[in-house]
Amino acid sequence: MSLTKHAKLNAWIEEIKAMVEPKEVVLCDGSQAQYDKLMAEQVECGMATKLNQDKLPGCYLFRSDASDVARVEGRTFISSVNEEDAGPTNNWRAPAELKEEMKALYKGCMHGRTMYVIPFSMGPVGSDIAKIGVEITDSAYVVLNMMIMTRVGNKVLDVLGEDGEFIPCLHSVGKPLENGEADNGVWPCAPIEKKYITQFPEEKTIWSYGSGYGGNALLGKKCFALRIATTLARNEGWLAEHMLILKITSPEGVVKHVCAAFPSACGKTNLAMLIPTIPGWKVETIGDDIAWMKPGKDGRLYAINPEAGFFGVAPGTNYKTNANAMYSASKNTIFTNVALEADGTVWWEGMDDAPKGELIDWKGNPWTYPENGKSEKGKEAAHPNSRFTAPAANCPAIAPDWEDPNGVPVDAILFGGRRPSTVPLIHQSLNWNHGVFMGSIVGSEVTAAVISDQVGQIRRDPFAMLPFCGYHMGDYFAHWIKMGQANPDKMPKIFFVNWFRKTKEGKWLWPGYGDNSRVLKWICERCDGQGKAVETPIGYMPTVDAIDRPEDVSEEDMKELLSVDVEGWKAELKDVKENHYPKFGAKLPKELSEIIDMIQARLNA
Ligand code: SAT
Ligand code: MN
Repeated sequence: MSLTKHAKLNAWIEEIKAMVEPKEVVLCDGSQAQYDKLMAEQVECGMATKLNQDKLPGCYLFRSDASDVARVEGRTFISSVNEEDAGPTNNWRAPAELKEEMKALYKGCMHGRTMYVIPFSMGPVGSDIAKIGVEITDSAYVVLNMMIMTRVGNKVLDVLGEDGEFIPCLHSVGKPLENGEADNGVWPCAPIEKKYITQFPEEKTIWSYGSGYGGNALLGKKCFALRIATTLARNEGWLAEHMLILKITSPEGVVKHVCAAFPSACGKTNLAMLIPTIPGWKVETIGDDIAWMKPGKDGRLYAINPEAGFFGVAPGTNYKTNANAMYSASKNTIFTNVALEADGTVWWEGMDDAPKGELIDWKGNPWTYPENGKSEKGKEAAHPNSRFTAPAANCPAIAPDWEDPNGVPVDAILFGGRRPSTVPLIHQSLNWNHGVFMGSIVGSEVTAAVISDQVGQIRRDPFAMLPFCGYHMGDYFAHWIKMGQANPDKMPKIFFVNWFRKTKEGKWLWPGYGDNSRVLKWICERCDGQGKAVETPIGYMPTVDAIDRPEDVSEEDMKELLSVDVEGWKAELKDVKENHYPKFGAKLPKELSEIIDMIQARLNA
């Protein structure tokens, strides 16, 4: 009997089944009963640990193979027909050849395993902005996570009907179980050289093999909602972006919506869930990672969060840095690669308190808290990329209209990165193209913790999309420029923020976290044509008294935060012009070179 009413979907399921040869096929209906049954099976077979249900109701812990802990950018491919279409920032392989290579691996790869079929919607089910995918996977962990991160099951099949469009997403952990073998308590995976995270943009298909981790395996997230969606968005005239979405309300009740893109480790989730320190202001969360923005009938951009949950980094999250994230992960949450306390709760580096006693670390071994309270690098209790998968609805700050199928009108777009020098706390673009320029030069300073030979250098991550753009980044810049042309007056205002300015002595100049609301307030004022500002060579900047100063920031520090470092900017533009932009060759839009020339002239004037 056919699994669904959709002939093309049924045919695809049959085709994959014949290739991967699973022990059985299960369709995910999206019910709580099915979720509970699947989770119970995972506990039963030792793949999941049921946590303390009094303290963490509905929460479970999974552990990965020690090698399968992050996205694998070196094994991620944009397999477009023409190499040039993947551009200089993506790995490219010819589709026909790569398919043969991957098919050989997929052949019989689900022996001894269940093949799950997950119909999912990115975005509120039935929304005009939403899109449907179907993921086939042999990982129960993936099914359970997809049930939190996306909308799953029969309601999606109903919208799909008999001939609706869907993105086929194929995933396998790449470890068949032969002759009654079993997994050993950590999710299995294939060795690195056999991992593939492949996007076929022309076919609008995703093939992932050999990893069970987050962005490699939950194919709705980076593979679909960013890499494939960027190509759809380009063709259809909208934007698929690596951005949080927040709603901010002034004491007078004026509402604004802000989207923001920062490279990883710059506090996107924290900003999305910020608790303002200025009285009377309210920030509510709509999304923390991805925004799909489409022009509405009125010419404004409307944004939805295509996801339904948070896949947040655990270490460093605590009640001081992000209380809303802590509350979000306090029930019905899946923890991955965090440490386990003796009382069945979880712990990670940077939690509010020291652990209560001996722990089990993320590898399943006993672990003792070091006397100086600092875990040695590489010997942490929780993996530095350990995660919580929490339903967005758990978040105390979730906006009541976060699932509005029409999306929310976007007033402002923020770009930013970790920049100890040069870049001021905030500046506003002079126009749309200047804002696109700001997005194109986004970067973060490489710290000693990352790659030692690049310390102090800026690693550029345009639009925080470097590993997530499904086509040539030069064409992507051009698409952004084009998006501003139809209704220039209706487009969001664009700002560049930097919470990470330091003094020459290395002291933070800005407290960040909840105090970032003070900067958001000025952004809101600017969106209404107010807010005291001066026009500088690099854009509009607040006057020193335009931003409510936190108690612990001196007026001197504020002046420093809001000054234009003329020599620093000259060097910045030189670096962009000589090292960054040439990578995009002839595809670099001339508008961006014109912006550089304009700002250089203003700096020299
Ligand atoms: O693995 S994810 O892509 O989901 C998270 C991340 O690395 O940003
Ligand atoms: Mn992300």
